[in-house]
Amino acid sequence: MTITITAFERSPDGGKGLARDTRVRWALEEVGEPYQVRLVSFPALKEPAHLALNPFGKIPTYQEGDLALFESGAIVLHIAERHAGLLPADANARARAIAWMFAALNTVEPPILELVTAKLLESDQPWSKERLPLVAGRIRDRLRQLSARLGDADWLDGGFSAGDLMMVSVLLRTRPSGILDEFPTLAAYVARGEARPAYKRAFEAQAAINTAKPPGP
Ligand SMILES: N[C@@H](CCC(=O)N[C@@H](CS)C(=O)NCC(=O)O)C(=O)O
Repeated sequence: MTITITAFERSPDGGKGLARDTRVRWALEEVGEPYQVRLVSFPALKEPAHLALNPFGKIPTYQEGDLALFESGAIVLHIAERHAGLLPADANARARAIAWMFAALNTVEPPILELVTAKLLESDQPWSKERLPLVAGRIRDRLRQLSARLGDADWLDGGFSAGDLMMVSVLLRTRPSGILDEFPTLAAYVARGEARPAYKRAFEAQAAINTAKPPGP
């Protein structure tokens, strides 16, 4: 059955791979599943046809036969559960890999998103300048803890898993602020993720769309 995901017609990051379709593409590339991409404009995200797929009007979505999913975490978990390569066979190790996915999305990503919101949407507020260091400090707290746990291991819990895929995807969002490079252990971890052939294919596929010249007059 054909898998179709949605992605931005034009990502605001200009092809840096930070939009959340990249993590879904990466998961599909890791398990070797072919997929199609339907590109969606910002206005179309808020139209009924897209809201039927994602009530919050966002990408990515995932369709496969009768199944329609939204939320990048749910999509990556679905892919990982149905195909070999992203979750360990041992039941306890599998549960721990899923816990790392939740940690990425629920513990590490929120302060990172907070900084993006603070910079993009609150910069005109009189309190914005004072608040930014607080928000950045919350990211540093989390990264310090994560870095201590990772130590000199390659991946978070044994072999590469969907937990690492999600954590690397989330950490990549701290690179533009420079915070990632303050944590050499995590910067090296992210670089290991980026060096995976499946990540490279996913990155290049989204970059091809987002760096293509718009059709001229
Ligand atoms: N928690 C959701 C977040 C989805 C999300 O925020 N997607 C962004 C792109 S990375 C989006 O579609 N933004 C467009 C908008 O909010 O209008 C997920 O992980 O899938």
